[in-house]
Amino acid sequence: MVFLFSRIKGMLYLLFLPCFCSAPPPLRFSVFLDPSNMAYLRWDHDEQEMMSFELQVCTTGWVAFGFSPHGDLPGSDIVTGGVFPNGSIYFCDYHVVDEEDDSQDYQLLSVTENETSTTMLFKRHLWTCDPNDLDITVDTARLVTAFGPDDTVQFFKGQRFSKSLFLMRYRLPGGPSGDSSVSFLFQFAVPVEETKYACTFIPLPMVKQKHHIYKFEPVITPHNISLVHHILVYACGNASVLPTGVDDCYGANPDFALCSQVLVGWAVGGESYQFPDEAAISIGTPWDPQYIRLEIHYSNFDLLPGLINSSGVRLYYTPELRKYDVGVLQTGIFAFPVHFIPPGMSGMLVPDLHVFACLLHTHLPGRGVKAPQYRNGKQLGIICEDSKYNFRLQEIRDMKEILVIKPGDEILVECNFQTLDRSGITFGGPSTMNEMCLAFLFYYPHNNISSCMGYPDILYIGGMVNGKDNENEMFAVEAVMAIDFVDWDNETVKIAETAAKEAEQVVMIKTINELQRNETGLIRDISIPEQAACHNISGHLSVSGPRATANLRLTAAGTSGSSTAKETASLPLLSLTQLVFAWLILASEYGK
Ligand SMILES: *[C@@H]1O[C@H](CO)[C@@H](O)[C@H](O)[C@H]1NC(C)=O
Ligand SMILES: *[C@@H]1O[C@H](CO)[C@@H](O)[C@H](O)[C@H]1NC(C)=O
Ligand SMILES: *[C@@H]1O[C@H](CO)[C@@H](O)[C@H](O)[C@H]1NC(C)=O
Ligand SMILES: *[C@@H]1O[C@H](CO)[C@@H](O)[C@H](O)[C@H]1NC(C)=O
Ligand SMILES: *[C@@H]1O[C@H](CO)[C@@H](O)[C@H](O)[C@H]1NC(C)=O
Ligand SMILES: *[C@@H]1O[C@H](CO)[C@@H](O)[C@H](O)[C@H]1NC(C)=O
Ligand SMILES: *[C@@H]1O[C@H](CO)[C@@H](O)[C@H](O)[C@H]1NC(C)=O
Ligand SMILES: CC(=O)N[C@H]1CO[C@H](CO)[C@@H](O)[C@@H]1O
Ligand SMILES: CC(=O)N[C@H]1CO[C@H](CO)[C@@H](O)[C@@H]1O
Repeated sequence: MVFLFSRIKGMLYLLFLPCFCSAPPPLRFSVFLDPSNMAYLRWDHDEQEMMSFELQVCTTGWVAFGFSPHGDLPGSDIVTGGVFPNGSIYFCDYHVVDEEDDSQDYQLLSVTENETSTTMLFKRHLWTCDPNDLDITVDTARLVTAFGPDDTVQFFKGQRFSKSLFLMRYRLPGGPSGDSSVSFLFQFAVPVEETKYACTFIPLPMVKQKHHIYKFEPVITPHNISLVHHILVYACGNASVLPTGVDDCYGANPDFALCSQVLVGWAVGGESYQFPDEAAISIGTPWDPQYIRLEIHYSNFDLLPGLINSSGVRLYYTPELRKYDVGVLQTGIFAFPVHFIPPGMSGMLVPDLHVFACLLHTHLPGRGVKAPQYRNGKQLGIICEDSKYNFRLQEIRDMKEILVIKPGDEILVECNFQTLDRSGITFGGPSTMNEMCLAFLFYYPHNNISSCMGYPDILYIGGMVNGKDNENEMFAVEAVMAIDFVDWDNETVKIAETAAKEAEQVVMIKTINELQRNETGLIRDISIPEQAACHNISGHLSVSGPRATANLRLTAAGTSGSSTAKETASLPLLSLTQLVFAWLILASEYGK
């Protein structure tokens, strides 16, 4: 028998609850939320558009978890919970700033505690109907975690962490990996600089016959895990003469920026990546890349001197061939359309692209990337998007289902940038201070086209922002200078945006070996697909009408030893109503 007491608008509810005890499904995805591995999150989502979470924190005090608009506490949508020393539990849905938020969207499944940790299990709908709430979408989520040593919740005094994470995953990374592997590591004296991009060129394994690379794993020196920000592996074609040694990727020697076709990527918070069972990257044939460029972004924010480290990647490869070879199509630069037309070099037809994953890439000012697909002038859907893009989280993301791109389809890549912190204009280019706008599409079967990159007619834009229509008399260099001298304000930004969209676009189609063909194109409008229906559970899960129960395992306070002295009681899916910071206090007969 369970009693539920809740103080809601000063009223007291007393309930008897039935028990539909069922084992919770395993949560497939997991990550540590803080650098010292105190807080561990497991999560998963189901077809009913519910996302379940299990938060495990090394504390016997309160724990909190939530979604934040920008990564900090104000404005975030948080649940807190814990177990009092007497075994009673508390749980609360809380909106940090907006005191009028009366919508309750988290449902508690259980809170348990042992000698060292508190574990809270809860779930919520992806789309809630509350405008104050932060929906769970394909965008990068900003998560906040906090916890304290005792059961007095004090957000601003506890330990607090924020983390960007991509939650909408469909497939577990990893799987068995028993075959040959090769590690590409380099010893690198990390300079006393906040940001350093180090690059080196490394040969792929010299296998005598065709092999498949099917998995990629970051290798990072454990002591300095926060030092490595991201790792990217690019494939090199046969057309470039590659430099030796390690150098700045985007520094004085432009050769260190050669090879731009991303093969795999990892960023802080990421994990290993394994290709789907039916496709992998081919090596060992004459048409395959023989070298890679390894790019490691170090962030020495504490400016520690004398850090020498060897980090890098491990690639797993096997002679047991998958059905298809993976290709990577790089599309992007500015907002531009790509006519997916194969270069007529061999006169061969290119088969449909089966896209299974994508990776978005901009530099620091990037705030959002969107890549819609068009067929016969009509938008089919969005291949890949993140409207809360975080530069520090560049990872390969699996698609929900395989998407087919047919020859003749168009792909547009649109990026949103925010440059409020910059006074001068930001031009496109490879350095971190320049900008990029790219979407890498991972597909099979492999074809020889490696990139479709576009840019607008700079003469036209130069003419428009200077209020001249004599663009024919301008040279490209003058046009760029003209753009550099514009007094940028809302109006000129608008003119430039419009001009860039109206301008004729040059689309360069290249193979990995730098064979090239140019096309022209135009930019189509992007329509925003309708949002999925939201779920307003606020009214349905009031305390007087609990609809379901879940297992609650309470560890009675004072239980000694490491035995699993747990008792089972039932608990409704709790979801608070009405109060901004209301508490549910639940006492079970085991709670004494
Ligand atoms: C357990 O302790 C909490 C906090 O001290 C208190 O609010 C609650 O009433 C107690 N529960 C029981 C069953 O004694
Ligand atoms: C306490 O719970 C955590 C999380 O479930 C677990 O990792 C740990 O081993 C447990 N400790 C003891 C002493 O049972
Ligand atoms: C690179 O490979 C292509 C075949 O894919 C070949 O046609 C070309 O001649 C090669 N270029 C060089 C410089 O070896
Ligand atoms: C890619 O090029 C190689 C040789 O240049 C050719 O043998 C192969 O069939 C081409 N692949 C495709 C998909 O066109
Ligand atoms: C420019 O537009 C932004 C919002 O779009 C607005 O906040 C800002 O005040 C505007 N600046 C000027 C100078 O009009
Ligand atoms: C395509 O355009 C680029 C950039 O304008 C130019 O460098 C290149 O020569 C052109 N290639 C062809 C085949 O026209
Ligand atoms: C959600 O449902 C509750 C109770 O039925 C209602 O008060 C509230 O206005 C609804 N919210 C929205 C955004 O529809
Ligand atoms: C950020 C970080 O963990 N830095 C550590 C890297 O390694 C050196 C030496 O082992 C430590 O002193 C730093 O604290
Ligand atoms: C200074 C530092 O952290 N050095 C570490 C680099 O990585 C190796 C292992 O790869 C460690 O043994 C060093 O301590």
